[in-house]
Amino acid sequence: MRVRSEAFLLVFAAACGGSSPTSAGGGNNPPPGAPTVSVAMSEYRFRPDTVRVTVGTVVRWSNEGTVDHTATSDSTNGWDSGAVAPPQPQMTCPYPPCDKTPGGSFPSTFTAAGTYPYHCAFHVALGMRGVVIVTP
Ligand SMILES: [Cu+2]
Repeated sequence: MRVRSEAFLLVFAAACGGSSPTSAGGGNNPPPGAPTVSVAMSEYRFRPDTVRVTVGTVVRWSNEGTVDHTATSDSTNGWDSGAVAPPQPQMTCPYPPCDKTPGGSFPSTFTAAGTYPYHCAFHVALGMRGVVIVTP
């Protein structure tokens, strides 16, 4: 059982200056029954790093690693998962920030065709990048 850290989450969210969670190409309220594609986040890559979906598909990023990751659109008005914590509590915090949110996943619904490159805000320097290709 993990310990939730809402207080830290609030501090962290404030420190980030507020990013828009929804936008063109990404939405945060997946409709029930929508086709879903899963992408795993780990150290330090997305698996698969390229997904091809059709309009209306939900892409769900899940942290399967041991430190926080994000799925953040390269576009300034794109989706941003914020920190998604790993599935297990961390014994140490080798690459801060760590464990600011409950472990889990982040869904985004892609409602327009296009190519949507994204990255992990914490590990982009390590080449942690991906792309969602949406076709009609
Ligand atoms: Cu990362």
